[in-house]
Amino acid sequence: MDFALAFFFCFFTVPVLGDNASSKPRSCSDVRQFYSGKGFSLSGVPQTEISGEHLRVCSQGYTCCTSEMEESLSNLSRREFEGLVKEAGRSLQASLNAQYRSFDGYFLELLNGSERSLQESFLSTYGTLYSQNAHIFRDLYGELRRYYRGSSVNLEEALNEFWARLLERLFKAYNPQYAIGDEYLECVAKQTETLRPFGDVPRDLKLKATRAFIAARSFVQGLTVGGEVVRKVSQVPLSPECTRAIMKLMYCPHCRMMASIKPCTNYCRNVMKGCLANQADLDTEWQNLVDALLQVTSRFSGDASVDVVIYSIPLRISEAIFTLQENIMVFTSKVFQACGNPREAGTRSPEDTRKRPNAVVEAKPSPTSSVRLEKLVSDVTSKLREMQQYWVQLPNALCNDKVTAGAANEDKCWNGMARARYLPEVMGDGLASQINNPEVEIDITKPDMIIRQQIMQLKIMTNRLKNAFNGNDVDFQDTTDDVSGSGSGMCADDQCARSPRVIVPNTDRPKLYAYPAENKKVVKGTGSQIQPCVALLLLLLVTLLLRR
Ligand SMILES: *[C@@H]1O[C@H](CO)[C@@H](O)[C@H](O)[C@H]1NC(C)=O
Ligand SMILES: *[C@@H]1O[C@H](CO)[C@@H](O)[C@H](O)[C@H]1NC(C)=O
Ligand SMILES: CC(=O)N[C@H]1CO[C@H](CO)[C@@H](O)[C@@H]1O
Repeated sequence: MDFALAFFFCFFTVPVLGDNASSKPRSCSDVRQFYSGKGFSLSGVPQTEISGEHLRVCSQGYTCCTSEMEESLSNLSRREFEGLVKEAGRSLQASLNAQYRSFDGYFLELLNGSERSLQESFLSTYGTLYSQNAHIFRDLYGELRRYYRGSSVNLEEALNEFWARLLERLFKAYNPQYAIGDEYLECVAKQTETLRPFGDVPRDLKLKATRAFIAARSFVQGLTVGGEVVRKVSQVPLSPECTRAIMKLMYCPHCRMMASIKPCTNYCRNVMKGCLANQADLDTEWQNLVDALLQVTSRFSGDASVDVVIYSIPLRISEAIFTLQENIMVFTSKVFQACGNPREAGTRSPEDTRKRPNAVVEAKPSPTSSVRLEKLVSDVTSKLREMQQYWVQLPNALCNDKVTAGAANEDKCWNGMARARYLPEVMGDGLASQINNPEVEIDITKPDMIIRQQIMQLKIMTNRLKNAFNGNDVDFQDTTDDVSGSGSGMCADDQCARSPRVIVPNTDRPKLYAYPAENKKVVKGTGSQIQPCVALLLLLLVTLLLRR
C-alpha cells in the first residue's frame, strides 16, 4: 500500500506539480465554499493553494486543505459513509418489518375469525353445555396464540390438554346421575389412548395444525431475526483504514481542487468492497435464510393452506364431539369396566345434552381472505427474492451513477491520485478476497466478531426454518450444560461438516457464561446429535471472542 502510494506519487503527482510550480497559485474559493457549506469554520482555511507536505491521506501536491481540514473531512466522510450503510440497512429492515406486519396481522385475524366462529356456532348448537365450558376453548386459542408468538408452549401438549379437559366435561355432562370425582376422571383419561373417544380428529388436527403453526411461527421469527441481523451489522463501525480510503475517494478531490471530478467506478468498488468485506461474508448464510423463508412461505398456500386449516378448527372439534356422542354408550360402559362403577348421585336423570352438530357449518375463510393470502404470499416472495443478494450488492449500490463517473468517463475520473484511468482490477467479494485490495488495508485473518456472531444467528434461524418446513417442532433449549462440558462434542452429522474442526480448549473461564442468553437458545431439531454441534460452534465463537 505504502509502496503503491509512493509509486503513484512519483509518476502522477510530480509532473503535475512541475507544470504548476511556476504559475500563479490558484484560488481556494471553491474549496472554501464547499467547506463552509459542510458546516465547518473557515478560520485557518487558506485563500490560495499551499504546498501539501502536511497531508496524511490525500496525495501531497499543492492543496487547499490544511491538516485540520483533512481530519475534519475524514471524520465527515466516516460519518457520511456510516450513515449511508445504516440508511441502506434501514430500508432493508423496513421491508422485512412490513412483511412481518402484514403476515402477523393476517394470521392473528385468522385466529380471531376462527375463534369467533367457534363461539357463535357452539353457543347456538350446544347452548349452556358450551357456555359453561367456554373457557376450555378460550384457553385453547390462547395457547395457540402464545405458541405463535414464540412462547415456550408445547403445541402437542396444549392440544392433548385441550382434548383431555373436553372429555372430562363431556363425560360428566353425559353422566349426570353419577358423582364423578377427580380420581375417577384420571382413570377415564387413561382410557382415551385405547378407546379413542374422539375418533381420528385429535390426531389429524394435531398433524395439520402443528404444521401450520410451526410454519407461521418460524416464518415471523425468521423475519425478526433477519431484521435484527441487518440492524446490528449496519451499525458496525468502520475501521480507520476504511475511513482513510473513503476520505481519499470522496474528499481528496476537493483538497486537490478537482471537486467536479467524480471517482472512477472500479476505484469506488474496491474501496467499498474493502470497507464492507466482513458484511459481504454474510452473503451465503443470508441467502440460505431467504431460501428457507421462501420454502416456508410456500407452505402457507396450496393443499393444506394455513387459512383453511385454522378455519377448520371449530368444525373438527365439533366432529370430535359428535363422534363421542355417537359412541357414548359403548365408551361409558368400557370406562365402567375399566374404572369401576361410579357412585350414584341423587336422582337426577340424564338430560338430553346430545345434539347433532349440524348447526356447526364449516366456517370457510372468506374468498377475500384467500385472495389476501395469495397476495401476501406473492408479495413476500418477490420482496424476499429482491433482498437475497443484498450483502454482495451493497458495494455496487453505494457506487451508483450519482457517485461515480460512470463507464463513459473511465479515462477522466478521480482514481485516488489524479484525473486518470483507474488501473487495478476489481476485487472479489468477502474478506478473504481482499488480500490484495489496493485501496483498503485489511487483516484478512481478523474477521469482525459482531458480524461472525450474526452469521451464527442466521445459521441457527435457517436450521429452525428448515425443520419447520419439514413439519418438525422446533424448540428453544438451553445448552449451558453442553458448553460447560468436557468439550468432547464432535459433529456427528452434516450440520457441522462445513465448519472448521477446532480443538476445543478445556477451559471454564467465567467469561464463557457471559455470553448473550439468546445464543444459548438453539434448535432442538430432529436429532440429539445437533446439540453438541451447536455447542461446538458456540465454543468456537467464544474462543475467538476471548482471543480477541
Ligand atoms: C475526528 O474524530 C476524532 C474521533 O472521533 C476526534 O477525536 C477528532 O477531534 C475529530 N477531528 C476533527 C478535526 O473534528
Ligand atoms: C383478536 O382478538 C383479541 C381478543 O380476543 C384482540 O385483542 C385482538 O386485537 C384481535 N386481533 C385482531 C387482529 O383482530
Ligand atoms: C497554469 C497551469 O499550468 N495550470 C495547470 C495546473 O495543473 C492543472 C492540473 O492539475 C491544470 O489543469 C492547469 O491547467
